[in-house]
Amino acid sequence: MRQTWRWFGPADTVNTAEMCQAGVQGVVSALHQFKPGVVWPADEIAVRQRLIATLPSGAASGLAWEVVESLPVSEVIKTKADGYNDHIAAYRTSLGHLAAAGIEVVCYNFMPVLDWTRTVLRAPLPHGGTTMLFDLVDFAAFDLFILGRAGAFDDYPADCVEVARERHAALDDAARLALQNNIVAGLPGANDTWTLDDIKGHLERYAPINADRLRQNLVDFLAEVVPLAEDLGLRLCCHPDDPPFALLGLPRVMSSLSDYAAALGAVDSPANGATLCTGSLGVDPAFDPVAFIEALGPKIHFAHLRNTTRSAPAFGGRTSFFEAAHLEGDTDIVATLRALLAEEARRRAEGRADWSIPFRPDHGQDVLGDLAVKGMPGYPLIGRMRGLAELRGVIAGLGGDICAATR
Ligand code: DNO
Repeated sequence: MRQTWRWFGPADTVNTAEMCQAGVQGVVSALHQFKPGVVWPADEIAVRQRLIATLPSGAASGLAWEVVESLPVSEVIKTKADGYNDHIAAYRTSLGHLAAAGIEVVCYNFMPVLDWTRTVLRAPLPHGGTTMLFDLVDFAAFDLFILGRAGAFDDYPADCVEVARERHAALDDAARLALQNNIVAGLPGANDTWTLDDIKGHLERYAPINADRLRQNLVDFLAEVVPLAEDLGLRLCCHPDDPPFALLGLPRVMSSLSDYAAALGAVDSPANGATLCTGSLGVDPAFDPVAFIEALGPKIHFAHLRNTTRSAPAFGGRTSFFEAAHLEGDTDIVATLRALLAEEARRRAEGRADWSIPFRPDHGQDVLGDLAVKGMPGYPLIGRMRGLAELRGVIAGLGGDICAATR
């Protein structure tokens, strides 16, 4: 397993020396300065590669940009709106630039409008640290009484509406704005200034798009980019919906093993793969990481290892949850790693060059010195380092190699 770490670029509160000290072998990054639908210029890719390869002292870090997360799929592509061909052309050009730069793994998602969604970004834990959580009542309070989405009342049971009404009434203006900002914080750097009207505008564009249509749009996108990716020697890997259920009446189509089996089967190629995110998929009580790996292992090109604990209330296939420490929570991470190591052994026996699966300790609780930093929610230095250390311990205990030299 390749030990990687997400880095947001020069604005990140963590630097390359800290990554090395945390035990990181390779870097996951993206050019967040470019909006979805725009070409990533080759020279900007090279700039990011140089930054990653260099310590603050100017010496070589020994790190390389190994995974792109994300090359974002624009809303124009997801909805097949005007400008579709231009956005597809830009995506293809960016893939070419990334391949020419020697980067092979490209993560993306196909979630409409919102990426990962939480209602509280720094919820206090009994030990004094903080974590991110999703509370269905808070979310309903936003949907029903702040956004005032048409049709929202049909989405929640009557008792939930009443609790959400009380919750909303107890919030002052600042708390309402904070809840709104937390909910749209999911795309780092991309949409932190969204207004309620922006959200409503996005929702309107999805009015004619149900789950079947979105699924077809995903397959159409894959048909445009996967053959090229295969020619370029790239491995695309779709990130699951987070959380894995519909929100704000928007369809979500990458929430389960069967969703993945359908999307990967529709355009069958080694370049059409999955990002196994245990934290996203694991919110669904039906998720079985070992079954997922046994079914789709050869096409898992990247793994996000983290954990969640489901909490009340839950209804209609949706649940509240909080982000647990990496080895705690509802998902069996030891079993997940055992199955991933078995998949790696299978690939080695087959002679696959890409036998080593990159993973990153996804999200982390804010602990110790993180609490003073207030960096990107979910991406603190020490909380993630704790996660990486624990995952490395499990890998070593299962006989995996945690010391492979940096490329
Ligand atoms: C959250 C991340 C996601 C992920 C995208 C991939 O922390 O895992 O935002 O980067 O969904 O496209």
